[in-house]
Amino acid sequence: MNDAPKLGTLEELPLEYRTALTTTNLVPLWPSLRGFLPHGHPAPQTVPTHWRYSEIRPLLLRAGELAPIEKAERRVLVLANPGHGLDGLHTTGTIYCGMQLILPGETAPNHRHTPSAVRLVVEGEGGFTVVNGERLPMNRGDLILTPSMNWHEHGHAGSGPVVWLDALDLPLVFSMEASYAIEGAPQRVRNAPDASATRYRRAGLVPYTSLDTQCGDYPLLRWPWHEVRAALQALASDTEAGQPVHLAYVNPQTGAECLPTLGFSALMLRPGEELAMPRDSASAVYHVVEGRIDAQINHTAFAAEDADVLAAAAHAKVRLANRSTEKPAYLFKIDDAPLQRKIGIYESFPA
Ligand code: GTQ
Repeated sequence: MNDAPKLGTLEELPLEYRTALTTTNLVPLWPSLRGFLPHGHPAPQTVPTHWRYSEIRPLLLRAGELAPIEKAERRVLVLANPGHGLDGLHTTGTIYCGMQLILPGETAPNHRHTPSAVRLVVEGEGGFTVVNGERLPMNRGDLILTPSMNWHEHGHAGSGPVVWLDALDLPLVFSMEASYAIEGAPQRVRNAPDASATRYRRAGLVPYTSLDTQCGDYPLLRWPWHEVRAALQALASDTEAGQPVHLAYVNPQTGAECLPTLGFSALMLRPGEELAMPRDSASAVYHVVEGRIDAQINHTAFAAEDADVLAAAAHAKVRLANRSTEKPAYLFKIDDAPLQRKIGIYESFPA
């Protein structure tokens, strides 16, 4: 691979020829060929990055003073990967993440957009999101879906700040030049709070009528953290040491990933446990839900704590270790494997 012939450069071409190409909107491929099709493996722009919640939180609370909700609509600090340039709003090549703050009594107004989003609640009580007419409580660690083009607005009926992690497939939809939003009047709530989680109460049981009626693409909108945590603990008791205790959030009706583009999963690291994550072609974001983690992403080491976020490029080697020898640690993972599978480029590699 390294003995591949070196290709011609732009500078080698006569200036007059380059100008003729430029004025005709033409570009020679060979000087950029290796950049766009690197040999052997991708050359991601995404750099291993760690965002500390202890640093985000005071800046987000300041945004609460500096940017009234009417002027922000969504009061978010974006976790921007420096490898992409901060203005590109990339956490990885395909994943956008931000930390959103809502204060008591505020409303982040109703809208819908082509990118899909999820929220993972980080702190505070009394926050809620209304998705497509269903009111969903926001408790710490809960996962809430707002799929593409579903109406959503956020509110806060409690006291103190409410903060959550947003994850969107925005870089992807934006690169397709298909990203836009529609504003709407406040939604009329159409059913009981959290009705989707009431109907899909337990894995392996679905409403009988859903067997022969179309139930829509998104039957379940919220996964309460206490249930995910209990499921991880149960799985841990049946998982050998060294194997990941890892659960995927899926559509309870179809078993498929719950969004078409991004995948979501929860990981438990037992006390003192160290894991080499199976290496694959997907890029990923890790969020510490509980605990203290040593993470190694390719050649960079990070010490991450509660609510911190880490970004890993496609093909990265990721090792995670629970720094506590007494308590389990829990992580939430976002990746772009669902889309990669759909377009036939997903690969996983031997350790
Ligand atoms: O809460 O609807 O972080 O529309 C970015 C865009 C959150 C939201 C973001 C959004 C939202």
